[in-house]
Amino acid sequence: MAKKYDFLFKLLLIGDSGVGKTCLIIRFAEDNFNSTYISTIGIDFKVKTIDVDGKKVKLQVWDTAGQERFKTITTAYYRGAMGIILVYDITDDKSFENIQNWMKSIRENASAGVSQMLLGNKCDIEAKRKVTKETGEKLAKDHGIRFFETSAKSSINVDESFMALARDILHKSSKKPVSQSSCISQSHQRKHNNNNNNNNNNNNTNNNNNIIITTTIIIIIIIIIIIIIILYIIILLHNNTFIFRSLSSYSGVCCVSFK
Ligand SMILES: Nc1nc2c(ncn2[C@@H]2O[C@H](COP(=O)(O)OP(=O)(O)OP(=O)(O)O)[C@@H](O)[C@H]2O)c(=O)[nH]1
Ligand SMILES: [Mg+2]
Repeated sequence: MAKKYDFLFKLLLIGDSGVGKTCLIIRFAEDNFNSTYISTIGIDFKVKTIDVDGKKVKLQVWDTAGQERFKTITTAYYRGAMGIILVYDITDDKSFENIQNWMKSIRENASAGVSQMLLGNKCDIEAKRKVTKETGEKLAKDHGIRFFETSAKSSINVDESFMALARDILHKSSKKPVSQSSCISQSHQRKHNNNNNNNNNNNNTNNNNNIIITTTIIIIIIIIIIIIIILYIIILLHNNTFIFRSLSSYSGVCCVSFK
């Protein structure tokens, strides 16, 4: 079966309870909005495949519960995320102040170099605004991450923000020298391993040859010793008389000569 996407990116939304994380995901994945607030229990996810620069990118968007009591569960999902979206509510300055804590949580739990983005949600309620756009922009700039003011309710900047993050991750993964070098280093590693294997094979062959030569020499020596022993025994058994004869004839000669 043909693959329906070129890339799979795992994204994670974090932020205080009630800032609109679930609503942003539902707006993005289903283009829907519900004003009834049902606080997320633990963790949930939705998927949507988008087109990024001609590539089909499947986004698996993980929705975390903002409530403190779920933190142990939710932080376990940071490590697998390729992009993390920090969300605050522009009408709630406490949720903005807490972004620092969420960032700390990322530093402690996420993979190094994870792409991040800051969203100031509920920008449709301008009358209740507590956090200026400039304040949000500055925080994002200080941390070198993207920033958008969004509204899940009025569908402002929702698709755009997800698209921007997906593009960042795509570019990072295709341009990143680490991935290239890791590819190169993988092929190098493979060559290196092959060389090592060849060397090992050569060493093994040499060792085997040495063992064969040594064994052959030992066998030859043993055979020579056996032959010598056998010859010695044969000489002893069959030539006893000859020796005696020789001795006697020698003594005879001696006798003759003495005579
Ligand atoms: N006006 C307005 N209200 C919003 C917007 N987004 C969310 N809300 C409302 O804010 C409330 C909380 O939204 P959720 O998406 O459930 O918040 P959450 O961040 O998922 O909260 P937890 O699951 O508890 O962490 C709901 O009543 C939403 O209707 C928005 O863009 N504009
Ligand atoms: Mg939620």
